Amino acid sequence: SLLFSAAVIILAFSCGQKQETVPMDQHSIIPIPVSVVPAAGSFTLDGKTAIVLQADPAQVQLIGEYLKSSISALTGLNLNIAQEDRDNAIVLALDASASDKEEGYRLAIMDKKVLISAPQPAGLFYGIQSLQQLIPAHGGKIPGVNNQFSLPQGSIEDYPEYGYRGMMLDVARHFFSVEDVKKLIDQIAVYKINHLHLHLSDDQGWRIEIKSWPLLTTIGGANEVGGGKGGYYTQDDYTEIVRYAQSRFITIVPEIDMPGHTNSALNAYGILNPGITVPEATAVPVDRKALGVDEEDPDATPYHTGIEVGFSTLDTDSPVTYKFIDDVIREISELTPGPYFHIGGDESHVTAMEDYIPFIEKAQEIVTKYGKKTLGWDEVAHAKLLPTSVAQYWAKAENAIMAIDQGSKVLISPAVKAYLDMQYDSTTHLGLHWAAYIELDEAYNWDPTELEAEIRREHILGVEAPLWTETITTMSDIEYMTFPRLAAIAEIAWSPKTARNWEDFSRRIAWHGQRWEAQGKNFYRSPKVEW
Ligand code: TNX
Repeated sequence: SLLFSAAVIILAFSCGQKQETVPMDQHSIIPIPVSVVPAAGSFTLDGKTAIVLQADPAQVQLIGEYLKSSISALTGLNLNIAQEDRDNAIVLALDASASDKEEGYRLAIMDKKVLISAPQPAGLFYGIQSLQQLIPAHGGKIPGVNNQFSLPQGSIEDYPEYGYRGMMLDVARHFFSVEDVKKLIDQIAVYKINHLHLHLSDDQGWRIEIKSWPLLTTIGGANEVGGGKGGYYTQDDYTEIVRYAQSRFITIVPEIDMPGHTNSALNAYGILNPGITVPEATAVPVDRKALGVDEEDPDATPYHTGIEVGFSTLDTDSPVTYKFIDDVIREISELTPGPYFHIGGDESHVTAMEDYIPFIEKAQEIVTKYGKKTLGWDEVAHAKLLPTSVAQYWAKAENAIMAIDQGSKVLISPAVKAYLDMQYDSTTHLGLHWAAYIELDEAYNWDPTELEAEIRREHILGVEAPLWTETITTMSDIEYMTFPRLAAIAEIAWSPKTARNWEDFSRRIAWHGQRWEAQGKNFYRSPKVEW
């Protein structure tokens, strides 16, 4: 049969026939759409297909250009963008009746037309993601017959289960360039992820310029796990990331972790140091002169180049601490259009609970003052939370439940299921395994509403998959730990529980593997999938 299909393909090529169309009900779309209704026949995408924008150009021009460049990358076709309707077109239409869900869309593939309609631009963007996954070409090596690409007829109606579908990247343990972050944004947008949480500070590094506290980056940014040179984003860099993410309908969620995980701030400003002890085995003195800082600061701490956690804290009694976090939260909030500021709050093992609680409450007040909502790791539920604050459930269900009991929502990121830095199995050369080994089926086969009886659908803001980077140093490493698992988490966050099924997911993900391979993207070839 292999010989036979090879012969058919060769025959098709030599006779200039169109390739076989895979019917729409055998699609490989991830996350799986809410409803897919196949129809007979196909639509032929070719060099004459136009992209037609049926909406205020100001709102959809960029989306049209995104579609144009995506199709070009997949097929080599260079489509024109037009305003007036015609045959042989992909139409993007803003239409309030297309879906009653904010991020919903409808995708109809007909004989002579593809119509993507949505009430909001975000829906059009998601419709484009689904359309791209119906195009039978991965870019580069596989040309369509006669440069024609055959798409199955049918229609899709789709909208997300959860409004917050996130990934977190730790840029503190190792630093990643603006270019890397943009590349990641492009990769996760394909799976309809709409939040990227950036863990911008930790014991090993401070990664964002704060103009009123300049040494945070000059000194605090010049270190990383293992003691390399680190790095940081200028405020312009950060703004560029925010802008790029917006163009992919992704909201940046900035995190400054406090009161623990703060050694990189204490490296820079001894005045913030309540007298902590950096683990001796991995402590490295700071050479301030070499970094261009003339004044010594005997109260400042040495660098932490290891991965031990829980030894650092801010001084919760000192007024300087609150001046400091006010400045940091203000400067970052001013650069952040999204609604959330993440204050961390995890693993503050050397902060007494009676100090931790008022500290979190003050930080929450400052976040509110600058117009943001507070996000924090689940420990923050020990404090009195505002109803608008969100606790990110990573470790302790009882903390998540405490937050719910206070009227807060929870963001679901259980380390045992959703942590992208957990190894796939005992042979994985990157990552950690303190919470679990997480194979692809383990990352797929769970549901946020089934973790704890007390955590119900109405309490859940969404799902986020964090990637901690103690062992991750390159973009290729990021890709290896993120894919395919993020696709599994994305399906949990987007698709209705009733539509999800491991057997079918493992078939669809294999198709994505081919596309990733064609794009030169690294990923884990899970033995659970027939790639
Ligand atoms: C726990 S998860 C941490 C991080 C580490 C991670 C490693 C969380 C809120 N805190 O500081 O990087 O484990 O998996």
